[in-house]
Amino acid sequence: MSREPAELLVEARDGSRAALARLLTYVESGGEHHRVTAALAYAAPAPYVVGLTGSPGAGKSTLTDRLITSALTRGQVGDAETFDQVAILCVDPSSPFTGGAILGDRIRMQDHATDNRVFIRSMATRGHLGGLSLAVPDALRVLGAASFPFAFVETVGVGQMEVEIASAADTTVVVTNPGWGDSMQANKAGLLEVADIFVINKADRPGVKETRRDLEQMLDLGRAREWRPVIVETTATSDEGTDALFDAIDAHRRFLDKDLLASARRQRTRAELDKVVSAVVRSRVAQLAHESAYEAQIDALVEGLTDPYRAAEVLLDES
Ligand SMILES: Nc1nc2c(ncn2[C@@H]2O[C@H](COP(=O)(O)OP(=O)(O)OP(=O)(O)O)[C@@H](O)[C@H]2O)c(=O)[nH]1
Ligand SMILES: [Mg+2]
Repeated sequence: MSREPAELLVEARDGSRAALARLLTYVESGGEHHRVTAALAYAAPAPYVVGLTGSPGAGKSTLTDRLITSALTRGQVGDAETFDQVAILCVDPSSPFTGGAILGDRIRMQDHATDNRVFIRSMATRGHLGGLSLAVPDALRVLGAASFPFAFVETVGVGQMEVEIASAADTTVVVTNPGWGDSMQANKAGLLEVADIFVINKADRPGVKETRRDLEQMLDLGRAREWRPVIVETTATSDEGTDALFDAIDAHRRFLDKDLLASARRQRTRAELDKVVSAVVRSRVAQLAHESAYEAQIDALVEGLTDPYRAAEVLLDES
């Protein structure tokens, strides 16, 4: 039996992970429950979102694991605000609903697997309208509504969809490794434009200096921004540099004072609405195409009795 989103949200707020997981499943699956869940979630404040992206195997999950600890123990330096719970969404646009990567992520974050302050969830879509680029922002809202003040989103890969998802965060972290190829790829994929922080992870390997130099050079050539992306070197496996990474995230969070954060979020909200409106229009068109009036217009076209523009007008007027 499917449960009502409103009821589940109350339980999720009270700490029920099962209720929260069910709500996120609604978001993934689309349909009426998704709609109701989104309506409830958007009435609540959004969490602060840190997005991590980068090539497969760059060390995103290992880093996230470390950052969870920092967020729980250190929180916001200075104001001494710690986060009482943290959520992590792992998104792999290229993998099917239950891919191996999902299990891998769970295993790599096993330090926190039994910590009830930590909620780890993999996300995929079952092919509903708009896909992951719509499901992820909704899922983040659900986390906010379930009173998570802070969330990480890990996206695998550096394609357009991955960049889109990762950049829909308040702070975007791009994870690279030593070796000039990675920084070049980051540039090509448009990551330079969206990164607030670059991490050169696996700094225990050779080529760190060169990668840093490449990144600095590309930043010099790029569009001047008020916030110049910070480059942090880390060795996630031995927890080196991860404190500095958390400091950089925190510094960016402070840089985005209320006004900047609000305007960046407004811009993203516009992009989100654009996507939803297009998705709704597309689905209306698909619906229309199934109706007999559509066939009638095709008949008329074939017989030379109308033209496509008039046919479209007639169809849209009648719908
Ligand atoms: N030498 C070295 N290995 C690392 C470091 N960080 C991560 N690794 C290893 O790199 C491999 C991939 O790490 P993950 O954290 O799973 O990387 P990921 O980016 O989350 O991978 P996907 O989610 O599959 O894209 C693992 O075997 C890690 O142990 C590091 O700083 N140095
Ligand atoms: Mg991973």
